[in-house]
Amino acid sequence: MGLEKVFQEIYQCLIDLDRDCVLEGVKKALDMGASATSILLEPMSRAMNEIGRLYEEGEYFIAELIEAASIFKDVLGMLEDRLVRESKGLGGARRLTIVIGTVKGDVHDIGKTIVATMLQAQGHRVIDLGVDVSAEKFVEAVKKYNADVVGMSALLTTTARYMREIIEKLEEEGLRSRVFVVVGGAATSREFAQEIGADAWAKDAVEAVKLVEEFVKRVRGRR
Ligand code: B1M
Repeated sequence: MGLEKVFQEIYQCLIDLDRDCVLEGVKKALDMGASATSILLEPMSRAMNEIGRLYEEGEYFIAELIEAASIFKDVLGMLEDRLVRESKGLGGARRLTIVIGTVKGDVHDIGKTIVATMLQAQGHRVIDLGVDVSAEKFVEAVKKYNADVVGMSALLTTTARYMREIIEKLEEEGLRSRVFVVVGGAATSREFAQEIGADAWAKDAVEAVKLVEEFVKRVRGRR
Protein backbone atom coordinates (compact mmCIF):
# COMPACT_ATOMS: atom_id res chain seq x y z
CA MET A 1 0.00 0.00 0.00
CA GLY A 2 1.37 3.43 -0.93
CA LEU A 3 1.78 6.31 1.48
CA GLU A 4 -0.98 8.24 -0.24
CA LYS A 5 -3.41 5.43 0.55
CA VAL A 6 -2.30 5.36 4.21
CA PHE A 7 -2.77 9.15 4.45
CA GLN A 8 -6.26 8.68 3.03
CA GLU A 9 -6.90 6.03 5.70
CA ILE A 10 -5.76 8.35 8.50
CA TYR A 11 -7.96 11.12 7.07
CA GLN A 12 -11.04 8.89 6.94
CA CYS A 13 -10.41 7.27 10.35
CA LEU A 14 -10.19 10.72 12.00
CA ILE A 15 -13.42 11.83 10.33
CA ASP A 16 -15.01 8.60 11.61
CA LEU A 17 -13.58 9.43 15.06
CA ASP A 18 -12.00 5.97 15.22
CA ARG A 19 -9.03 6.53 17.53
CA ASP A 20 -7.44 3.07 17.18
CA CYS A 21 -7.68 3.23 13.42
CA VAL A 22 -6.03 6.70 13.37
CA LEU A 23 -3.18 5.55 15.65
CA GLU A 24 -2.73 2.42 13.56
CA GLY A 25 -2.57 4.51 10.37
CA VAL A 26 -0.05 6.91 11.90
CA LYS A 27 2.21 3.99 12.90
CA LYS A 28 1.94 2.59 9.39
CA ALA A 29 2.79 5.96 7.83
CA LEU A 30 5.85 6.32 10.10
CA ASP A 31 7.02 2.82 9.16
CA MET A 32 6.76 3.86 5.53
CA GLY A 33 9.01 6.84 6.17
CA ALA A 34 6.47 9.67 6.46
CA SER A 35 7.59 12.66 8.54
CA ALA A 36 5.67 13.70 11.67
CA THR A 37 5.20 17.14 10.10
CA SER A 38 3.57 15.76 6.98
CA ILE A 39 1.23 13.52 8.99
CA LEU A 40 0.09 16.42 11.19
CA LEU A 41 -0.23 19.01 8.44
CA GLU A 42 -1.68 16.80 5.73
CA PRO A 43 -4.20 14.04 6.59
CA MET A 44 -4.74 15.10 10.22
CA SER A 45 -5.30 18.81 9.52
CA ARG A 46 -7.34 18.12 6.39
CA ALA A 47 -9.62 15.82 8.39
CA MET A 48 -10.07 18.53 11.05
CA ASN A 49 -11.20 20.94 8.34
CA GLU A 50 -13.69 18.39 7.06
CA ILE A 51 -14.91 17.76 10.63
CA GLY A 52 -15.40 21.54 10.95
CA ARG A 53 -17.42 21.49 7.74
CA LEU A 54 -19.58 18.61 9.02
CA TYR A 55 -20.16 20.61 12.20
CA GLU A 56 -21.20 23.64 10.18
CA GLU A 57 -23.63 21.48 8.18
CA GLY A 58 -25.20 20.19 11.39
CA GLU A 59 -24.01 16.61 10.86
CA TYR A 60 -21.52 16.77 13.73
CA PHE A 61 -21.94 18.44 17.12
CA ILE A 62 -19.61 19.80 19.80
CA ALA A 63 -19.14 16.28 21.23
CA GLU A 64 -17.63 15.18 17.90
CA LEU A 65 -15.32 18.24 17.78
CA ILE A 66 -14.13 17.44 21.31
CA GLU A 67 -13.50 13.78 20.40
CA ALA A 68 -11.64 14.75 17.21
CA ALA A 69 -9.46 17.18 19.20
CA SER A 70 -8.73 14.47 21.76
CA ILE A 71 -7.62 12.01 19.03
CA PHE A 72 -5.49 14.76 17.44
CA LYS A 73 -3.82 15.41 20.78
CA ASP A 74 -3.02 11.69 21.19
CA VAL A 75 -1.29 11.74 17.81
CA LEU A 76 0.50 14.98 18.69
CA GLY A 77 1.76 13.33 21.89
CA MET A 78 2.90 10.30 19.92
CA LEU A 79 4.74 12.42 17.33
CA GLU A 80 6.16 15.17 19.52
CA ASP A 81 9.66 13.67 19.90
CA ARG A 82 9.90 13.04 16.17
CA LEU A 83 8.69 16.55 15.41
CA VAL A 84 11.56 17.87 17.53
CA ARG A 85 14.10 15.53 15.90
CA GLU A 86 12.97 16.48 12.42
CA SER A 87 13.67 20.16 13.02
CA LYS A 88 17.19 21.08 12.12
CA GLY A 89 17.81 23.36 15.09
CA LEU A 90 19.69 26.63 15.03
CA GLY A 91 23.09 25.32 16.08
CA GLY A 92 25.18 28.27 17.11
CA ALA A 93 22.78 30.84 15.65
CA ARG A 94 21.04 33.36 17.83
CA ARG A 95 18.02 32.00 19.63
CA LEU A 96 14.96 34.19 19.95
CA THR A 97 12.47 34.47 22.77
CA ILE A 98 8.96 33.89 21.48
CA VAL A 99 5.78 34.57 23.39
CA ILE A 100 2.86 32.67 21.88
CA GLY A 101 -0.81 32.15 22.71
CA THR A 102 -4.36 31.73 21.47
CA VAL A 103 -6.13 35.05 21.94
CA LYS A 104 -8.82 35.99 24.45
CA GLY A 105 -12.17 34.25 24.00
CA ASP A 106 -10.67 31.40 21.99
CA VAL A 107 -9.81 27.94 23.35
CA HIS A 108 -8.61 26.25 20.14
CA ASP A 109 -5.07 25.18 20.96
CA ILE A 110 -3.98 22.39 18.61
CA GLY A 111 -2.52 24.54 15.83
CA LYS A 112 -0.89 26.93 18.30
CA THR A 113 0.71 23.98 20.12
CA ILE A 114 2.12 22.54 16.86
CA VAL A 115 3.60 25.96 16.01
CA ALA A 116 5.04 26.34 19.54
CA THR A 117 6.55 22.82 19.49
CA MET A 118 8.19 23.35 16.09
CA LEU A 119 9.62 26.74 17.07
CA GLN A 120 10.99 25.26 20.29
CA ALA A 121 12.49 22.41 18.28
CA GLN A 122 14.33 25.02 16.21
CA GLY A 123 16.14 26.04 19.38
CA HIS A 124 14.12 29.09 20.31
CA ARG A 125 12.96 29.87 23.82
CA VAL A 126 9.17 29.58 23.59
CA ILE A 127 6.86 30.91 26.29
CA ASP A 128 3.47 29.31 25.63
CA LEU A 129 0.79 31.38 27.36
CA GLY A 130 -1.91 28.84 26.50
CA VAL A 131 -5.41 29.81 25.41
CA ASP A 132 -7.80 32.70 26.09
CA VAL A 133 -4.87 35.11 26.46
CA SER A 134 -5.64 38.79 27.06
CA ALA A 135 -3.70 41.77 25.69
CA GLU A 136 -2.49 42.50 29.22
CA LYS A 137 -1.03 38.98 29.55
CA PHE A 138 0.78 39.27 26.20
CA VAL A 139 2.24 42.65 27.21
CA GLU A 140 3.25 41.38 30.65
CA ALA A 141 5.02 38.38 29.08
CA VAL A 142 6.82 40.49 26.46
CA LYS A 143 8.21 42.66 29.29
CA LYS A 144 8.98 39.79 31.67
CA TYR A 145 10.81 37.61 29.13
CA ASN A 146 12.15 40.44 26.96
CA ALA A 147 10.55 38.77 23.93
CA ASP A 148 11.67 39.21 20.33
CA VAL A 149 8.58 37.66 18.74
CA VAL A 150 4.87 37.65 19.60
CA GLY A 151 2.83 34.82 18.07
CA MET A 152 -0.95 34.95 18.16
CA SER A 153 -3.43 32.29 17.09
CA ALA A 154 -7.19 32.63 16.49
CA LEU A 155 -9.69 30.22 14.95
CA LEU A 156 -12.86 32.20 15.50
CA THR A 157 -13.78 35.20 13.39
CA THR A 158 -14.90 36.97 16.55
CA THR A 159 -11.66 36.41 18.46
CA ALA A 160 -9.35 37.16 15.51
CA ARG A 161 -10.48 40.81 15.78
CA TYR A 162 -9.03 40.90 19.28
CA MET A 163 -5.54 40.59 17.78
CA ARG A 164 -5.76 44.24 16.77
CA GLU A 165 -6.31 45.19 20.42
CA ILE A 166 -3.22 43.26 21.42
CA ILE A 167 -1.13 45.08 18.81
CA GLU A 168 -2.57 48.42 20.00
CA LYS A 169 -1.70 47.53 23.59
CA LEU A 170 1.87 46.72 22.54
CA GLU A 171 2.01 50.15 20.86
CA GLU A 172 0.63 51.91 23.95
CA GLU A 173 3.33 50.27 26.05
CA GLY A 174 6.08 51.30 23.61
CA LEU A 175 6.86 47.66 22.80
CA ARG A 176 5.53 47.30 19.28
CA SER A 177 8.69 48.26 17.37
CA ARG A 178 10.73 45.88 19.52
CA VAL A 179 8.82 42.72 18.60
CA PHE A 180 8.10 40.80 15.40
CA VAL A 181 4.37 40.01 15.41
CA VAL A 182 3.25 36.89 13.56
CA VAL A 183 -0.37 35.74 13.45
CA GLY A 184 -2.09 32.58 12.25
CA GLY A 185 -5.10 30.31 12.62
CA ALA A 186 -8.10 29.48 10.47
CA ALA A 187 -9.82 32.83 11.09
CA THR A 188 -6.88 34.87 9.77
CA SER A 189 -5.36 35.64 6.38
CA ARG A 190 -2.48 37.57 4.89
CA GLU A 191 -4.78 40.55 4.18
CA PHE A 192 -6.17 40.42 7.69
CA ALA A 193 -2.66 40.40 9.17
CA GLN A 194 -1.76 43.50 7.15
CA GLU A 195 -4.98 45.22 8.13
CA ILE A 196 -4.36 44.83 11.86
CA GLY A 197 -0.71 45.86 11.62
CA ALA A 198 0.96 42.49 12.21
CA ASP A 199 4.38 41.88 10.63
CA ALA A 200 3.55 38.50 9.13
CA TRP A 201 0.93 35.83 8.61
CA ALA A 202 1.62 32.10 8.50
CA LYS A 203 -0.76 29.67 6.88
CA ASP A 204 0.67 26.72 8.81
CA ALA A 205 3.36 25.71 11.29
CA VAL A 206 6.01 25.14 8.62
CA GLU A 207 5.51 28.66 7.31
CA ALA A 208 5.59 30.10 10.85
CA VAL A 209 9.00 28.50 11.40
CA LYS A 210 10.24 29.82 8.04
CA LEU A 211 9.11 33.36 8.82
CA VAL A 212 10.81 33.34 12.20
CA GLU A 213 14.00 31.97 10.57
CA GLU A 214 13.95 34.85 8.09
CA PHE A 215 13.47 37.26 10.98
CA VAL A 216 16.45 35.65 12.79
CA LYS A 217 18.62 36.32 9.74
CA ARG A 218 17.53 39.95 9.65
CA VAL A 219 18.17 40.36 13.38
CA ARG A 220 21.61 38.77 13.04
CA GLY A 221 22.40 41.17 10.24
CA ARG A 222 21.49 44.12 12.47
CA ARG A 223 23.11 43.16 15.79
CO1 B1M B 1 -14.28 24.96 17.05
N1 B1M B 1 -14.70 26.09 15.52
N2 B1M B 1 -15.57 25.93 18.12
N3 B1M B 1 -13.82 23.68 18.45
N4 B1M B 1 -13.35 24.01 15.78
C1 B1M B 1 -13.83 25.91 14.31
C2 B1M B 1 -12.64 26.85 14.36
C3 B1M B 1 -14.86 26.29 13.14
C4 B1M B 1 -14.17 26.83 11.88
C5 B1M B 1 -15.72 25.05 12.81
C6 B1M B 1 -16.76 25.36 11.74
O1 B1M B 1 -17.83 25.85 12.06
N5 B1M B 1 -16.45 25.09 10.48
C7 B1M B 1 -15.78 27.33 13.87
C8 B1M B 1 -15.35 28.80 13.75
C9 B1M B 1 -16.20 29.60 12.80
C10 B1M B 1 -15.71 30.99 12.70
O2 B1M B 1 -15.65 31.72 13.64
N6 B1M B 1 -15.32 31.38 11.50
C11 B1M B 1 -15.73 26.83 15.31
C12 B1M B 1 -16.70 27.15 16.30
C13 B1M B 1 -17.92 27.93 15.82
C14 B1M B 1 -16.56 26.77 17.65
C15 B1M B 1 -17.49 27.13 18.84
C16 B1M B 1 -18.00 28.58 18.86
C17 B1M B 1 -18.67 26.14 18.83
C18 B1M B 1 -19.71 26.39 19.91
O3 B1M B 1 -19.44 26.31 21.07
N7 B1M B 1 -20.89 26.70 19.46
C19 B1M B 1 -16.59 26.83 20.05
C20 B1M B 1 -15.76 28.03 20.48
C21 B1M B 1 -14.98 27.80 21.75
C22 B1M B 1 -14.03 28.94 22.02
O4 B1M B 1 -12.93 28.93 21.54
N8 B1M B 1 -14.49 29.93 22.76
C23 B1M B 1 -15.67 25.77 19.47
C24 B1M B 1 -15.07 24.77 20.22
C25 B1M B 1 -14.23 23.78 19.73
C26 B1M B 1 -13.71 22.63 20.57
C27 B1M B 1 -13.28 23.07 21.98
C28 B1M B 1 -14.77 21.58 20.69
C29 B1M B 1 -12.54 22.07 19.65
C30 B1M B 1 -11.14 22.64 19.99
C31 B1M B 1 -10.35 21.79 20.95
C32 B1M B 1 -8.95 22.27 21.12
O5 B1M B 1 -8.37 23.00 20.35
N9 B1M B 1 -8.36 21.86 22.22
C33 B1M B 1 -12.92 22.63 18.28
C34 B1M B 1 -12.38 22.17 17.04
C35 B1M B 1 -11.58 20.89 17.11
C36 B1M B 1 -12.58 22.85 15.81
C37 B1M B 1 -12.11 22.45 14.39
C38 B1M B 1 -13.02 21.34 13.90
C39 B1M B 1 -10.66 22.00 14.26
C40 B1M B 1 -9.59 22.97 14.77
C41 B1M B 1 -8.24 22.30 14.78
O6 B1M B 1 -7.75 21.86 15.80
N10 B1M B 1 -7.62 22.14 13.58
C42 B1M B 1 -12.31 23.82 13.62
C43 B1M B 1 -12.54 23.66 12.12
C44 B1M B 1 -11.46 24.32 11.27
O7 B1M B 1 -10.52 24.86 11.75
N11 B1M B 1 -11.67 24.34 9.99
C45 B1M B 1 -13.28 24.54 14.49
C46 B1M B 1 -6.35 21.45 13.39
C47 B1M B 1 -5.16 22.42 13.60
C48 B1M B 1 -3.85 21.70 13.32
O8 B1M B 1 -5.30 23.48 12.67
O9 B1M B 1 -5.66 25.22 14.49
O10 B1M B 1 -6.01 25.77 12.03
P1 B1M B 1 -5.29 25.04 13.08
O11 B1M B 1 -3.73 25.42 13.00
C49 B1M B 1 -2.96 25.39 11.84
C50 B1M B 1 -2.95 26.72 11.06
O12 B1M B 1 -4.15 27.44 11.18
C51 B1M B 1 -1.76 27.44 11.57
O13 B1M B 1 -0.83 26.39 11.81
C52 B1M B 1 -1.52 25.25 12.35
C53 B1M B 1 -0.83 23.99 11.93
O14 B1M B 1 -0.54 23.97 10.57
N12 B1M B 1 -1.78 28.25 12.80
C54 B1M B 1 -0.82 29.18 13.03
C55 B1M B 1 -2.58 28.20 13.87
N13 B1M B 1 -2.19 29.08 14.78
C56 B1M B 1 -1.09 29.70 14.30
C57 B1M B 1 -0.27 30.69 14.84
C58 B1M B 1 0.81 31.15 14.08
C59 B1M B 1 1.05 30.62 12.81
C60 B1M B 1 0.27 29.63 12.27
O15 B1M B 1 1.66 32.08 14.50
C61 B1M B 1 1.66 32.47 15.83
